[in-house]
Amino acid sequence: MTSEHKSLAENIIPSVQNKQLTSSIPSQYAYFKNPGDSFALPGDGIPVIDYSLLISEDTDQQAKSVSELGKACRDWGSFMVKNHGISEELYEAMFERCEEFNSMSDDEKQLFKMKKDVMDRIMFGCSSINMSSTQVRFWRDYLKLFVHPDFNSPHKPAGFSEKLLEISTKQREVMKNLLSGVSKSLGVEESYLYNIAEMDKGMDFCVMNIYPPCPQPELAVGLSPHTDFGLLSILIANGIGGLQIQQNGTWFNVKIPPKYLMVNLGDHMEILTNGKYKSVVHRAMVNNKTTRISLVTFYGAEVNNFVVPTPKFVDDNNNPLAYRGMKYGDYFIADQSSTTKGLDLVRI
Ligand SMILES: O=C(O)CCC(=O)C(=O)O
Repeated sequence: MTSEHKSLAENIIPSVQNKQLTSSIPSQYAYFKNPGDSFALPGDGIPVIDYSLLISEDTDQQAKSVSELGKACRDWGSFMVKNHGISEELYEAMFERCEEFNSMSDDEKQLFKMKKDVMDRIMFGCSSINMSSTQVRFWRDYLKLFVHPDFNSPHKPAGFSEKLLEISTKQREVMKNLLSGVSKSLGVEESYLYNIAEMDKGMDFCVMNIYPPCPQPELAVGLSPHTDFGLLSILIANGIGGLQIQQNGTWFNVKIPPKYLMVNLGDHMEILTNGKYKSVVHRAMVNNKTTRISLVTFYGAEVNNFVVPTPKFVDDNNNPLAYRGMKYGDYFIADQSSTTKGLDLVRI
């Protein structure tokens, strides 16, 4: 373990669970300086992709859907997916298990805390892994799990692991078909993105975010603005709003309808396409009434895969090489554990 990783493992930030009972937030959680900073417009224009058309045998329908998907990736770096075939009941059952996890005692949850470094297969924690003592803390607890190629999950509460495995397996199929659609929209072979990133052995990283009610939600943040590592992320929430995405510098509130999935493009989509499709900047807000839970799976390349812009998308005159290549596992470790984060690690 490097000394940096060692100090991270020892830097335990307390949970926000009990702080919700006070009338004001501790000063370390005061993120927004001005009340207007958390403002966002309604996200009614966020594109919705009909998954059943994307995988349809009707070539006209499919082509139309691929073109809509390409536009969503270009204009927003983000979209919702309907008619994906994964049952609402399964997600509801999963969120019940997430609530049960959240209700466990601090001591029980600490069993799953990070023991060594960010490659630990299971990590429970509070705020963020890579927090320095001077940084503003996030109003959230989290459970981070590697769910592919090897599946890891806490052994309690009962049923948590089974439901998560079912969701992981089903969402993986959706992710594969979305990558086919995105590849087609880029004018490359449909298996291109999946194969170039060796997604059969890809690293799927699942994060359960728990945002308890916050006495001063206008001051605190659940997660500050960031982009995701990986090719794309699939996000679901327990019906409570809080996600905001940015488009051309303007923030939009995301309201995910019950049967929809939210998909965000990640940094490795931006790198592979040399910036043609950009990863979306997003953040999570908190509220003072209800615990919000989100379950996000980040789909990325095989850990040893060297992710570099595809030559087809590099053009010395109009679109010069914008990112240097980096091994996916190294990018993940740096993004999760250092202060230089995301695309700043590789931007030329
Ligand atoms: O909870 C949310 O809506 C956002 C979660 C997120 O951005 C993340 O886990 O990286």
